[in-house]
Amino acid sequence: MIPAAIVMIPSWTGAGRAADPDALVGLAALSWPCSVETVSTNPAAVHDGELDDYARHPGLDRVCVVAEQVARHALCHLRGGRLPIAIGGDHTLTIGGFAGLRSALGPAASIGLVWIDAHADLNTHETTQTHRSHGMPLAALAGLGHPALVHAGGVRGAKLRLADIALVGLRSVDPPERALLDRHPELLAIDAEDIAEHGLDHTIVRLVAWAERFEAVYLSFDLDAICSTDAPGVTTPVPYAGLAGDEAVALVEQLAAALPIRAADFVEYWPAHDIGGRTARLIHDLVAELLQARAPERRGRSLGS
Ligand SMILES: [Mn+2]
Repeated sequence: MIPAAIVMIPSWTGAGRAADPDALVGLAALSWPCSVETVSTNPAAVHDGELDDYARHPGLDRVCVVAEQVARHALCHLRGGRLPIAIGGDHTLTIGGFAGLRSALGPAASIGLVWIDAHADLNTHETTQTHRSHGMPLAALAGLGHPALVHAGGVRGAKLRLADIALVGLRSVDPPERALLDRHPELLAIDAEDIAEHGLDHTIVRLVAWAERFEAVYLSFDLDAICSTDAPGVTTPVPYAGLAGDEAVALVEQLAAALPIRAADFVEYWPAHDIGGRTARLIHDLVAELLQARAPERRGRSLGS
């Protein structure tokens, strides 16, 4: 079992909903193979850099506070030799998780990001239709969009290149996001349709080949990549076929065995939509698969020292 530390993030500001400190209590009470803590979502300590009127309106200020908390948690546990796992909460928290990994490894480290999601999350405040920032975190990580998001998590500017991103399971992409993907073929984008047509194993082979050049990989899993029968408890259900629950588990199992995953998150869990705890159990199974596997070390880099 890989040593790990889980942090629960009961914040949905980026999805246009209020934070609820008690919303993840049931999930946190499951039996986990490592420590579990829950961050405070009290927005008292507002991040005051990079803020304009826009940032306050959709709550980018609160999103930035959460990102800093997630980044601190990730950095602390990476330095202690543990795999940090964030569970939430809306997808903007990944800005913090990835920033924590970037802080731990430094600006020169080659870090790949596997982003499993029905949506591309490549909107900016200029292209978005909804003004919900959970549609913007991947753009922000690559340095695109509102400065408050781009500089969030304690690492200023782009935290990686578009070429270091693999998007997996897309089935709801906005026209400006599709245009960006078309302009940047160096970003590996695998649609849900591709996976259905060529099979999950083919997708895994592509991802393993893609990841060969990285010394570390961050895995971000948006639960809406899974079909809503198997994972109903998500903020933004997508009404076409996604991954089956057992396919999602197999995907994480295979990636964890082959890729040097150093940090991860499972996001967009919305307990009010869950049916009989189905989505909660699936999150538990996905984390278990991640911690069972041990990928080979690359380049001997040790964070525990
Ligand atoms: Mn997402």
